[in-house]
Amino acid sequence: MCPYELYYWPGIQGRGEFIRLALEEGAAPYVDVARRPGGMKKMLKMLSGDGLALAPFAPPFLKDCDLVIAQTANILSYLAPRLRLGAADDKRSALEREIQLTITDLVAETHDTHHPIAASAYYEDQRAAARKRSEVFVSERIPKYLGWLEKILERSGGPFLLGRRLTYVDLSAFQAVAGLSYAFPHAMARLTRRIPELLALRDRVAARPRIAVYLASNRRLAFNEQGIFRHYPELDSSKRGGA
Ligand SMILES: N[C@@H](CCC(=O)N[C@@H](CS)C(=O)NCC(=O)O)C(=O)O
Repeated sequence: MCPYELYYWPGIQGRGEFIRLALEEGAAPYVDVARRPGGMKKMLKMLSGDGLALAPFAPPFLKDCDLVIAQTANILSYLAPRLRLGAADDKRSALEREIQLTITDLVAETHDTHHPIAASAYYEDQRAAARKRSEVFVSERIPKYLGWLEKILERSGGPFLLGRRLTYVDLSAFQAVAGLSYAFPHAMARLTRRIPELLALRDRVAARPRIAVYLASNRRLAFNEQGIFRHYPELDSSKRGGA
């Protein structure tokens, strides 16, 4: 048996963090390759398609022995039965994927608040557009996404998104709330009263023994202004979208 190999940009949580949380909660042996000496070179080689029939389009990607797969939601869906972090049947797995793919959309929209014009350009060169984009994100999109998760929790009977057992989507919801709270603290403070169940889920996930150990370890990188969830105070200033 080989340990899982996670390939993701070193120095940021980014999309890789959704996979790390699942690997940590599932107590899976894994190597965070690009954070190891020589790992970046290895990652870039794989991205170039060297020896692979299907080269990943972008990190994160996961290597499980001879299989290399990309796309965060796809990786999580692959890991779910292996790490006991998924539903027991097909129909419920489809619901998990629906939630995870919606979180994928939220992550992409979060990225676009600071890079609305081009991912390849500096934030400083797209500040005006970033402000406009963030205003709508803060007033309309965060409440819509998090309100949707809140409703799922209200109806699931709890304590988790799909009922009594934790699945990988709960870990991802935790990460989304943690990231948005770092990036948009004012907007999130205004939402507090509208998402009590989701905030309780965040706390429940953070308190899980393996997650708590992980969050306190140096494997958990701090949020920063190179990742997806960036704190730029000027993007968090909308007065709308309150509770
Ligand atoms: N839909 C993909 C998006 C992957 C993605 O955009 N990865 C970023 C880092 S978080 C990247 O390196 N992108 C390079 C590119 O798109 O050229 C996923 O959810 O995994």
